[in-house]
Amino acid sequence: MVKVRLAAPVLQQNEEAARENRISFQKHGIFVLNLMSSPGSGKTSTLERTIEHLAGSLNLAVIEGDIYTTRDAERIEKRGAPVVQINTAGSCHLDARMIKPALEDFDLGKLDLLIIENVGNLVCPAEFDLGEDARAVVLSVTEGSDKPMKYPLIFRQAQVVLINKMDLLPYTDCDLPLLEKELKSINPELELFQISARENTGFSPWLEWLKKQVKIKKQTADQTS
Ligand SMILES: Nc1nc2c(ncn2[C@@H]2O[C@H](COP(=O)(O)OP(=O)(O)O)[C@@H](O)[C@H]2O)c(=O)[nH]1
Ligand SMILES: [Mg+2]
Repeated sequence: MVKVRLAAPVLQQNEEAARENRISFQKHGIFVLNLMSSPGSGKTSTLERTIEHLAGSLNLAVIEGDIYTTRDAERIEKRGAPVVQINTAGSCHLDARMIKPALEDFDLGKLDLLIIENVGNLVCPAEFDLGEDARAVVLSVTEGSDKPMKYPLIFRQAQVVLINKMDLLPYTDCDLPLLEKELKSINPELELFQISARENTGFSPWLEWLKKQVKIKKQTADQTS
Protein backbone atom coordinates (compact mmCIF):
# COMPACT_ATOMS: atom_id res chain seq x y z
CA MET A 1 0.00 0.00 0.00
CA VAL A 2 1.24 3.51 -0.84
CA LYS A 3 2.06 5.59 2.21
CA VAL A 4 0.64 9.12 2.23
CA ARG A 5 2.41 11.64 4.40
CA LEU A 6 0.23 14.50 5.54
CA ALA A 7 1.49 18.08 5.28
CA ALA A 8 0.53 18.76 8.89
CA PRO A 9 4.01 18.01 10.40
CA VAL A 10 5.58 20.54 7.99
CA LEU A 11 3.15 23.23 9.05
CA GLN A 12 3.58 22.21 12.69
CA GLN A 13 7.38 22.57 12.46
CA ASN A 14 6.85 25.90 10.78
CA GLU A 15 4.59 27.05 13.61
CA GLU A 16 7.30 26.19 16.16
CA ALA A 17 9.94 28.18 14.25
CA ALA A 18 7.48 31.06 13.78
CA ARG A 19 6.86 31.11 17.53
CA GLU A 20 10.62 31.34 18.19
CA ASN A 21 11.00 34.16 15.64
CA ARG A 22 8.07 35.99 17.25
CA ILE A 23 9.66 35.74 20.71
CA SER A 24 12.88 37.21 19.31
CA PHE A 25 11.02 40.10 17.60
CA GLN A 26 9.02 40.77 20.77
CA LYS A 27 12.17 40.79 22.90
CA HIS A 28 13.69 43.50 20.71
CA GLY A 29 10.44 45.39 20.09
CA ILE A 30 10.74 45.04 16.31
CA PHE A 31 7.61 45.35 14.17
CA VAL A 32 7.81 42.72 11.42
CA LEU A 33 5.89 42.88 8.15
CA ASN A 34 5.50 40.07 5.63
CA LEU A 35 5.21 41.71 2.19
CA MET A 36 3.62 39.54 -0.47
CA SER A 37 2.33 39.73 -4.04
CA SER A 38 2.48 38.04 -7.41
CA PRO A 39 5.78 38.52 -9.29
CA GLY A 40 6.22 42.03 -10.69
CA SER A 41 3.48 43.84 -8.72
CA GLY A 42 6.07 46.18 -7.24
CA LYS A 43 7.15 44.79 -3.84
CA THR A 44 10.80 45.79 -4.25
CA SER A 45 9.89 49.16 -5.79
CA THR A 46 7.53 49.87 -2.87
CA LEU A 47 10.29 48.88 -0.45
CA GLU A 48 12.82 51.14 -2.17
CA ARG A 49 10.46 54.11 -1.77
CA THR A 50 9.59 53.16 1.81
CA ILE A 51 13.29 53.05 2.77
CA GLU A 52 13.81 56.44 1.11
CA HIS A 53 10.91 57.99 3.06
CA LEU A 54 11.76 56.46 6.43
CA ALA A 55 15.49 57.28 6.33
CA GLY A 56 16.39 59.17 9.48
CA SER A 57 13.13 58.39 11.31
CA LEU A 58 13.05 54.58 11.67
CA ASN A 59 15.72 51.87 11.57
CA LEU A 60 14.50 49.53 8.88
CA ALA A 61 16.04 46.24 7.73
CA VAL A 62 14.93 43.94 4.92
CA ILE A 63 14.92 40.21 4.25
CA GLU A 64 14.62 39.44 0.55
CA GLY A 65 13.06 36.14 -0.42
CA ASP A 66 13.63 34.91 -3.95
CA ILE A 67 13.79 31.58 -5.67
CA TYR A 68 17.13 32.50 -7.30
CA THR A 69 19.38 35.60 -7.68
CA THR A 70 20.36 38.42 -5.35
CA ARG A 71 18.95 41.16 -7.57
CA ASP A 72 16.35 42.50 -5.16
CA ALA A 73 18.85 42.53 -2.28
CA GLU A 74 21.26 44.54 -4.45
CA ARG A 75 18.50 47.09 -5.13
CA ILE A 76 17.76 47.39 -1.40
CA GLU A 77 21.44 47.67 -0.47
CA LYS A 78 21.78 50.65 -2.81
CA ARG A 79 19.12 52.43 -0.72
CA GLY A 80 21.26 51.97 2.39
CA ALA A 81 19.15 49.50 4.38
CA PRO A 82 20.67 46.37 5.96
CA VAL A 83 19.51 43.44 3.87
CA VAL A 84 19.82 39.65 3.83
CA GLN A 85 18.90 37.60 0.76
CA ILE A 86 17.33 34.18 1.17
CA ASN A 87 17.28 32.00 -1.94
CA THR A 88 14.69 29.27 -1.60
CA ALA A 89 16.28 27.27 -4.46
CA GLY A 90 13.00 26.34 -6.04
CA SER A 91 10.54 26.69 -3.20
CA CYS A 92 7.61 29.01 -3.92
CA HIS A 93 7.50 30.65 -0.47
CA LEU A 94 9.55 31.55 2.58
CA ASP A 95 9.06 29.59 5.78
CA ALA A 96 9.87 30.46 9.38
CA ARG A 97 12.89 28.16 9.52
CA MET A 98 14.55 30.12 6.70
CA ILE A 99 14.05 33.40 8.58
CA LYS A 100 15.70 32.31 11.83
CA PRO A 101 19.36 32.05 10.63
CA ALA A 102 18.95 35.26 8.57
CA LEU A 103 18.23 37.16 11.80
CA GLU A 104 21.80 36.48 12.98
CA ASP A 105 23.07 38.86 10.30
CA PHE A 106 21.26 41.85 11.83
CA ASP A 107 21.90 43.86 14.97
CA LEU A 108 18.36 43.28 16.24
CA GLY A 109 18.80 45.62 19.18
CA LYS A 110 19.09 48.54 16.73
CA LEU A 111 16.04 47.79 14.57
CA ASP A 112 12.53 49.26 14.73
CA LEU A 113 11.10 47.61 11.66
CA LEU A 114 11.85 44.49 9.61
CA ILE A 115 10.16 43.99 6.26
CA ILE A 116 10.31 40.55 4.66
CA GLU A 117 9.73 40.49 0.89
CA ASN A 118 8.29 37.07 0.23
CA VAL A 119 8.65 35.07 -2.99
CA GLY A 120 6.38 36.40 -5.74
CA ASN A 121 3.29 34.21 -5.53
CA LEU A 122 -0.31 34.83 -4.44
CA VAL A 123 -0.91 31.31 -3.14
CA CYS A 124 1.84 29.51 -1.16
CA PRO A 125 3.29 32.37 0.95
CA ALA A 126 -0.13 32.82 2.56
CA GLU A 127 0.14 29.35 4.12
CA PHE A 128 3.33 30.02 6.11
CA ASP A 129 3.55 32.10 9.26
CA LEU A 130 7.03 33.63 9.55
CA GLY A 131 6.46 35.04 13.04
CA GLU A 132 5.47 38.41 11.61
CA ASP A 133 3.14 40.96 13.21
CA ALA A 134 1.29 41.85 10.03
CA ARG A 135 0.96 41.06 6.36
CA ALA A 136 0.70 43.44 3.44
CA VAL A 137 -0.12 42.52 -0.15
CA VAL A 138 0.94 44.62 -3.12
CA LEU A 139 -1.65 44.36 -5.89
CA SER A 140 -1.03 46.34 -9.06
CA VAL A 141 -3.85 47.67 -11.21
CA THR A 142 -2.36 45.91 -14.25
CA GLU A 143 -3.16 42.49 -12.74
CA GLY A 144 -6.93 42.88 -13.21
CA SER A 145 -9.60 43.54 -10.60
CA ASP A 146 -10.61 39.88 -10.35
CA LYS A 147 -7.52 38.72 -8.43
CA PRO A 148 -8.82 39.10 -4.83
CA MET A 149 -11.80 36.84 -5.53
CA LYS A 150 -9.54 34.30 -7.28
CA TYR A 151 -6.92 34.23 -4.50
CA PRO A 152 -8.91 35.16 -1.37
CA LEU A 153 -6.72 33.53 1.33
CA ILE A 154 -3.79 35.93 1.01
CA PHE A 155 -6.18 38.93 1.24
CA ARG A 156 -8.17 37.43 4.12
CA GLN A 157 -5.00 37.11 6.20
CA ALA A 158 -3.55 40.54 5.37
CA GLN A 159 -3.94 43.81 7.26
CA VAL A 160 -2.99 46.02 4.30
CA VAL A 161 -3.31 46.03 0.53
CA LEU A 162 -1.13 48.48 -1.39
CA ILE A 163 -2.83 49.07 -4.73
CA ASN A 164 0.19 49.88 -6.88
CA LYS A 165 0.89 51.24 -10.38
CA MET A 166 -1.86 53.84 -10.02
CA ASP A 167 -0.04 55.82 -12.75
CA LEU A 168 -1.09 53.07 -15.20
CA LEU A 169 -4.77 53.01 -14.20
CA PRO A 170 -6.00 54.98 -17.26
CA TYR A 171 -4.38 52.40 -19.55
CA THR A 172 -5.99 49.35 -17.93
CA ASP A 173 -9.50 47.97 -17.64
CA CYS A 174 -9.12 47.69 -13.86
CA ASP A 175 -12.41 48.59 -12.14
CA LEU A 176 -10.96 50.25 -9.04
CA PRO A 177 -14.25 50.70 -7.09
CA LEU A 178 -15.11 47.04 -7.75
CA LEU A 179 -11.60 45.94 -6.75
CA GLU A 180 -11.83 47.81 -3.46
CA LYS A 181 -15.37 46.57 -2.82
CA GLU A 182 -14.35 42.95 -3.37
CA LEU A 183 -11.26 43.32 -1.17
CA LYS A 184 -13.47 44.64 1.63
CA SER A 185 -15.97 41.84 1.10
CA ILE A 186 -13.16 39.31 1.63
CA ASN A 187 -11.74 41.19 4.61
CA PRO A 188 -13.64 44.23 5.96
CA GLU A 189 -10.70 45.15 8.25
CA LEU A 190 -8.25 45.71 5.35
CA GLU A 191 -6.46 49.04 5.11
CA LEU A 192 -6.28 50.02 1.42
CA PHE A 193 -3.62 52.42 0.15
CA GLN A 194 -3.41 53.57 -3.48
CA ILE A 195 0.20 54.19 -4.49
CA SER A 196 2.50 54.54 -7.44
CA ALA A 197 6.01 53.38 -6.59
CA ARG A 198 7.14 54.69 -9.97
CA GLU A 199 5.76 58.20 -9.43
CA ASN A 200 6.34 58.17 -5.67
CA THR A 201 2.71 59.12 -4.93
CA GLY A 202 0.28 58.08 -2.21
CA PHE A 203 2.93 57.00 0.30
CA SER A 204 1.97 59.18 3.29
CA PRO A 205 -0.96 57.08 4.64
CA TRP A 206 1.12 53.89 4.26
CA LEU A 207 4.09 55.42 6.09
CA GLU A 208 1.81 56.70 8.85
CA TRP A 209 0.34 53.22 9.23
CA LEU A 210 3.84 51.70 9.50
CA LYS A 211 4.98 54.29 12.06
CA LYS A 212 1.87 53.65 14.16
CA GLN A 213 2.49 49.88 14.16
CA VAL A 214 6.15 50.38 15.17
CA LYS A 215 5.04 52.60 18.06
CA ILE A 216 2.45 50.07 19.27
CA LYS A 217 5.02 47.24 19.06
CA LYS A 218 7.58 49.22 21.06
CA GLN A 219 4.99 49.91 23.75
CA THR A 220 3.94 46.27 24.09
CA ALA A 221 7.61 45.16 24.15
CA ASP A 222 8.37 47.71 26.92
CA GLN A 223 5.44 46.43 28.96
CA THR A 224 6.49 42.79 28.72
CA SER A 225 10.24 43.35 29.35
N1 LIG B 1 4.41 52.04 -14.11
C1 LIG B 1 4.78 51.54 -12.95
N2 LIG B 1 5.67 50.53 -12.90
C2 LIG B 1 6.03 50.07 -11.68
C3 LIG B 1 5.50 50.57 -10.47
N3 LIG B 1 6.03 49.86 -9.44
C4 LIG B 1 6.86 48.97 -9.99
N4 LIG B 1 6.88 49.09 -11.34
C5 LIG B 1 7.65 48.30 -12.30
O1 LIG B 1 7.18 46.95 -12.24
C6 LIG B 1 8.26 46.02 -12.43
C7 LIG B 1 8.33 45.05 -11.25
O2 LIG B 1 8.64 45.78 -10.07
P1 LIG B 1 9.33 45.10 -8.80
O3 LIG B 1 9.40 46.14 -7.76
O4 LIG B 1 10.59 44.43 -9.21
O5 LIG B 1 8.22 44.01 -8.45
P2 LIG B 1 8.29 42.71 -7.49
O6 LIG B 1 8.60 41.56 -8.37
O7 LIG B 1 6.92 42.60 -6.89
O8 LIG B 1 9.33 42.99 -6.45
C8 LIG B 1 9.53 46.88 -12.57
O9 LIG B 1 9.81 47.04 -13.94
C9 LIG B 1 9.14 48.20 -11.92
O10 LIG B 1 9.85 49.30 -12.43
C10 LIG B 1 4.55 51.64 -10.55
O11 LIG B 1 4.03 52.16 -9.57
N5 LIG B 1 4.22 52.06 -11.80
MG1 LIG C 1 11.02 41.87 -5.83
